[in-house]
Parts: sequence; C-alpha cells; structure tokens
Amino acid sequence: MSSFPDGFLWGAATAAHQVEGNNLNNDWWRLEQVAADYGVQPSGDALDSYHRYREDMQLLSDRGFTAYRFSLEWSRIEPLPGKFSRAELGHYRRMIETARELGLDPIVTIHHFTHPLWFDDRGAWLWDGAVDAFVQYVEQACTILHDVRWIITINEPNVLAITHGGQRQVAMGNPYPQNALPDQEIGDALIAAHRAAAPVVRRLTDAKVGWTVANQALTATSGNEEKFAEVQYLIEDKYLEVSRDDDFVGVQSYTSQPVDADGIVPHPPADDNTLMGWAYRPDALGIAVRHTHDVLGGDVPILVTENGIATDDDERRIAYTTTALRDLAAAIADGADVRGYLHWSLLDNFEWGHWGPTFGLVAVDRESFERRPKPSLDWLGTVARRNAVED
Ligand code: IFM
Repeated sequence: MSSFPDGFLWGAATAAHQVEGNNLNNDWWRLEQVAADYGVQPSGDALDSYHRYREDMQLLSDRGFTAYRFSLEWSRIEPLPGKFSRAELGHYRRMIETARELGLDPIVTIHHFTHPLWFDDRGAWLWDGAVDAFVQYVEQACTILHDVRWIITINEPNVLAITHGGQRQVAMGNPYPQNALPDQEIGDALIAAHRAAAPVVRRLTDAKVGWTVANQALTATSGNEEKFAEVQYLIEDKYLEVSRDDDFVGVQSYTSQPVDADGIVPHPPADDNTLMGWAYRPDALGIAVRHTHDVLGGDVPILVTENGIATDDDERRIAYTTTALRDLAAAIADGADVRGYLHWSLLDNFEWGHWGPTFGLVAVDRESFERRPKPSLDWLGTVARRNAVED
C-alpha cells in the first residue's frame, strides 16, 4: 500500500452552478438560453443540490470521507449591485454547518466561473470596478466563513481567462479550446482580484487562503523547449507564482498535453480519449503536483482540489484514480507537501454547457433527482478510511 500523511483530507468537489439548479441571475444561465443553436445544453434544475445538499454530503460522510468542497453562488448572494441577500448567505452557512455535523471539513470556493448579470453587463472582469466589486462580495461572504479552515478565492483563473468571455468559446460550441492561452487582460484582472481579496479573507476568517490553478501537465517536444517555457508561463506559472503569498495552492489536474513549435498540441482523436475528448493520462496528477512544488519551492502547501475523469465506465474511473493516487503518494514521498485529495466530482453534473461528460462518483436521475452511487464512491471511501491506496 502507498500511504498518505496523517490528517490527510479525503473528499470530493462540486461547484454551485454545476449542481444547484435555477441560477437564473448569472452569466452562464443567460448564455445557456441563447447558445442552444450551437449545441449548448441548459443547466435547468441541474441536480437540485440547492435543496439536496445534505443528501449529497451524507453520501461522503457515510463512507468515511473527511472533506467536501463546494462553492458559493455570487449571483444569489448579491443579486443586485450592493444588495446582499441575508437569506442566501444563511443558506450557505447552513451548508457549512451541515458539513461539520456530518464530519466533513467544508472547503469553500468563493468564485467558481459564474458572476451576476449586473457584473456581466458592466463588462465583467474588464470593468474597471471589477476588483472593488469582487472584494465587496468577498467581505460579505466572509460573514459566514469565519470558522472555515480552507477558502479558495477564485477557481482556475487561468481557465476563466480563456473561457470567459467563455461566452465566445461556448457560443461556438467549444467550451474548452484545447490550445488557447489565457486572455492576458482578464488574467491580470483576476490576479488583482485575488491579491485584493486574499488579505480580506485572512483578516475576517481563521482560514488558510489560496486559489486553485488548472495544471496542464505540459511536456516539451524535442527542439521546442523555448516555446514550451513561454507557453507554460502564460497558461500556468504566472498563476502559480501568485500563490507564493498564499497559505496553500489548489492543484487541479486531468490530462497532459505536449507543446510543439505552434504551442499546445490539441488532443488527437483516440479510442481511449475521455468523454471530454482529452487524452487518458492518469499520470497527469503526479506531473502537476511535482511541477507546482518546483515552482513554489516547497514553501506553499498543496491541496489537490480537483482530479478525475469523464467516463461512463466506472472501472476506468477507479483505474485512473488508482494511478493518480499512487503517483501522488510518490510525489509526497519525494517531498511535496500535499494536505489532501478532493475528487472531481461527487456527482455527474453540468459540465459547462454539456451533460454528456460524466465525472461523478455518483450518478443522478435528472427527473427524480435520485442519487445513485457508483462503485467508485465506495472504492474511494475505502482508500480514504485506510489513508492508503493499493500498490
Ligand atoms: O467541471 C470543471 C470544473 O468546473 C473546473 N475544473 C475542470 C472541471 C472538469 O472540466
């Protein structure tokens, strides 16, 4: 068995818009209504986790997991500029308390890809009031987060800076362009927002504060080392370096891609590509964690905040995750300071315009909302309880 350090957190992750349902007041909902012609599906009721969050958390608690990552929905908390909903803050406070009651450490993401319509209408992250508006929202969010131990300000800024204006990409039916680089201006705005928000969270809560970076596990092709370094900086290291001032960094990893003279090489079609069209690369997590450790020099603890596979074959999910966890244990043995592993995702959820790619440890009937645990949920629960994965 490969063991993990004492106190290692084991859990799964979700995000509000992907599971809650009826987030009528955010940019994604609006997009979903207009982009149907391009094959974009609506989130609709999603998984009704807005009402069924206890049932979701219970699935983890019953199997001995110790953490649940979820996000706050900004458009519910601040439906109009400067008008904060005490009732919605109360809702998320109840989620925190429910997690605790069930023995789960709540790991809270303040911003996971969506924002209120009023923010969108003003130009979103390119609006010159964006950072101040975000900080105001964060201050209000902190009124319910005082005792949370792990807080993520912004999820995957490096992906948000590619897909936001995600509107543009999704409208073209391509939510995850496989070779695009972040928009520099949006990326810089997100960095400014994180840098402004993190001290506020630190002042108002007892939490470790950080953000999560989508790690690409890029590899250089022969002769293209310079291009590789340039691309790796623009898509990843620029965002990782921001974490030097933080209490932890979230590593999110799914696949790996080479870089050639033209940049990132899109995944070639292959029979074993995942339902996202991504290469099957369970070794990506090890590469991502080692790279993050190298960039940050070992001073910033790592939390694996997302790792998983879109597949309709649950045995494949278990095989993928087994390799990823073995590589993770090896990276820890070699010196990486990793504090926990959160699988993406707890549930088969709304994959940003698409219901096809199923990442969940649990399937959900989208008419009855019945949760149907897959064998991988029990399997990962056993790993969590043993704090070790079989070799
Ligand atoms: O579903 C997304 C999540 O919202 C952010 N990270 C990647 C996941 C899989 O694409």
